[in-house]
Amino acid sequence: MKNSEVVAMLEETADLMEIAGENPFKARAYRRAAEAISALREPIEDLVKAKKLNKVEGIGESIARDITEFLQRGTTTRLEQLRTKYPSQLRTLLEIQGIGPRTVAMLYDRLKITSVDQLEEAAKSGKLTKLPGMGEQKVKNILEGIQLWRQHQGRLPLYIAIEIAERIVNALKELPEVEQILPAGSLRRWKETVGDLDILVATRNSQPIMDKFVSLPEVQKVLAHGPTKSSVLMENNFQVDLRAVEPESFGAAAQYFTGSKAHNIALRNLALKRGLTVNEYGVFREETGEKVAGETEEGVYEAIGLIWIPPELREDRGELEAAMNGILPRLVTVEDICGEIHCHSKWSDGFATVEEMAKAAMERGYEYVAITDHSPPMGWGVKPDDYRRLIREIRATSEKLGFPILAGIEVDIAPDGSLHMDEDILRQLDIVIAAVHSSMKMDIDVMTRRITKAMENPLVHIISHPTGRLINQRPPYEVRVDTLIDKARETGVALEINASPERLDLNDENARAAKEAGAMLSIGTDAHRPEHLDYVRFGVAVARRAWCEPKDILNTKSYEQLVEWLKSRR
Ligand code: DGT
Ligand code: CA
Ligand code: CA
Repeated sequence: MKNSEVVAMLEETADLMEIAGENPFKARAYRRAAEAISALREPIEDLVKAKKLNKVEGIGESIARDITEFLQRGTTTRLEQLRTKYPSQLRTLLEIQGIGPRTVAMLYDRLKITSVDQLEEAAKSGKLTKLPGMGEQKVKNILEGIQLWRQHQGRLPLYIAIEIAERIVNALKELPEVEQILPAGSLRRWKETVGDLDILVATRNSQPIMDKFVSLPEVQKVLAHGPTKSSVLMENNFQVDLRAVEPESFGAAAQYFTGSKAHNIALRNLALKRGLTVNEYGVFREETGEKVAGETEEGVYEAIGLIWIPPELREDRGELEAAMNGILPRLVTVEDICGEIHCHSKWSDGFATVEEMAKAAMERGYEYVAITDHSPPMGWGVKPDDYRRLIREIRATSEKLGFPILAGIEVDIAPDGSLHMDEDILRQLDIVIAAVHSSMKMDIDVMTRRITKAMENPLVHIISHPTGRLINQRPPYEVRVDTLIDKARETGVALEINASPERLDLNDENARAAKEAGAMLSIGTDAHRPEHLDYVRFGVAVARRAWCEPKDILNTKSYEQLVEWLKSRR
């Protein structure tokens, strides 16, 4: 039994409990347990055997009993009971923006709606407006939510696609026939969502590789199984294509299948002007058919008169012109990041102590970490008196470890643009991040003013997740990003690229606009656990897709430079 199956059981239990209207704290406990188990590095069965399950933070007695039962029977009594009241397929409805568990229950109780299609039908035929609390506006929102949901169907968030890709690559690269292996396509470009996975291998004997690929344990269905190309469906109908090429063509194939399509078309047109044709086998002289490149990707670009272009830039957004003139940016890398600048501890909704988070930063070779816990009004926000104690703990821990820990906060921006924390505390803090966490449905100008007002406050250093979107889950709130960027440049406040993989906010295009306007950006993981510090690679990927160089990113600064920058805001 895999940990992921236990996580799925806990999440299903939590969803169905909420739909059934059970105690919300119980449902939340199941979600916390699911999170705790996804973060485990060892098989849960080992913990159960060693009777250590109750030692895992976030797993209480009754959930531990469910897990033990699940490991023995493959299901739980609790889940079976819940399923008799509400079918599990109702959970899909929860994925639609604007539909909560109570609405799902009502739709099922009153209209027996169990699918998105049935919901859409009921919304369009006017049946929904007859239900209590369902005005015309609410129904319109539901229809919009359905449209958004349809657009995302089948595209996986990058971090999930990367895990799948890494597992496949690790399994296949053990075969001696594999000379090179590369996950290409949108994944290699670090696009925020991935439609399907395109993996390439260089080999002189592809059959054993293809055979192993189609029989990997995660494969649900084999769509094609040939010597040069195989395709399979994994969980959630996620498609993975594997292509085998001769080593002499590997560079050309890598270039072609990395894309993007728009980049490839522009590249091919440029090549044609120079009397060359490009395809997945190589670069050829049009007149003679002579092959001039193909073994390496560098060679392909060079043959067309360009320097090699990092995959993150290959979107036909000016990278070909820049490469032609030899002026590609020196993109920021994970190694350039000197410290974590946005993370949480147990004082608010994190799962680790200040000391544990600081040690995680030290282990990663960072020069510093900033602890930035939540303020009220969120239920888990740290109240002013406790914040004073938190600051003392941060100072003491920093001293004890001999490691710079910045005392910070992620303070909530109230609807009127004021900050939800006593000013004397904000003044004591080294770093103040401000963000919108509630009242997100506002007129666009009111929301824009709410945030720019916070930026005008000299105590504020950074605006975190400036648009509030959650990938595939929640669209950005309505806000004028251009105005935020102008204000950032004017005030010197940094805009965050939140590296939490469900957020990636700012996104690549907004971050590029900010960079071009000369605004400062920061990369914060918003870590709630030590291992979340590794999300930095996703934030760096967004920054790279935004053409950012180290100087554009606040936390590429050394500790001394950062402190100076933070003080200069005050
Ligand atoms: P995705 O899967 O929707 O997230 O995005 P990609 O970029 O991975 O696109 P995909 O899987 O359809 O194709 C993989 C790569 O193959 C794509 O990035 C570029 C190349 N490609 C696909 N179709 C064409 C085409 O019509 N012309 C050219 N030049 N290249 C193409
Ligand atoms: Ca793809
Ligand atoms: Ca594909």
